[in-house]
Amino acid sequence: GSLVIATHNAGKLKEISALLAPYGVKCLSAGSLGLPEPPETGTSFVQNAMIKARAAAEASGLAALADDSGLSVDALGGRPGVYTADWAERQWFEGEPGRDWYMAMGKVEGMLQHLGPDVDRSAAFHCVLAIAWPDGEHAVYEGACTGSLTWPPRGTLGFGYDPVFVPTGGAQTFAEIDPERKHAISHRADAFTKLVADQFGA
Ligand code: ITT
Repeated sequence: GSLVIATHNAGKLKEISALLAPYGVKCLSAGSLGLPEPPETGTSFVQNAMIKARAAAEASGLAALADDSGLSVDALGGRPGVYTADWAERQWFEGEPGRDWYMAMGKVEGMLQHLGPDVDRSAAFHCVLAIAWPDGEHAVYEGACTGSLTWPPRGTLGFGYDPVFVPTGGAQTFAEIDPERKHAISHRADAFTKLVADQFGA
């Protein structure tokens, strides 16, 4: 059937569409349907994913899949976590369209400088996928990927914080490896494996 992808983040939409491609699901994006973006008032990835999935299912009358994700830095006690998008977007180059990538990188550089050269740069990406159906049913799947932060950024693939994140066991950043490789090991892939097993029996 059809599934609304309840995200306004183009990088996420691309990855989710690729991850769903083998299952013959028709993906409709929240943007193309003109669905509103609900305020993400939750304090956990699960709460925010549910808010987005439920809002899209109610507005569209279709099943909707939302992704709430973010980066948790060990030396920052797990922050920015659910506030990762805010942290990236808040006011370094306010109002300059298309600059969120640079904003995110600026924040990471500032944070790494603040932590100093000797600090543990361990971090983890988290992803929660929530599916909501118009009848009120829902399902939630959690994924994670550990790694470490690096500076300066390297690579041009992926989106968001990919150029500064090196997954555990690798030497390259998420922005330097093939999308297929990221889709095998990422936080989003981890959550997707669980979703697919549960929803498609694969
Ligand atoms: P939607 O809520 O519309 O889906 P968003 O960008 O606001 O889009 P989130 O609230 O979930 O999404 O924030 C996620 C943040 O984490 C955002 O800054 C992303 O760039 C970043 N992020 C998530 N997954 C990532 C990945 O695979 N690679 C790099 N950055 C990622």
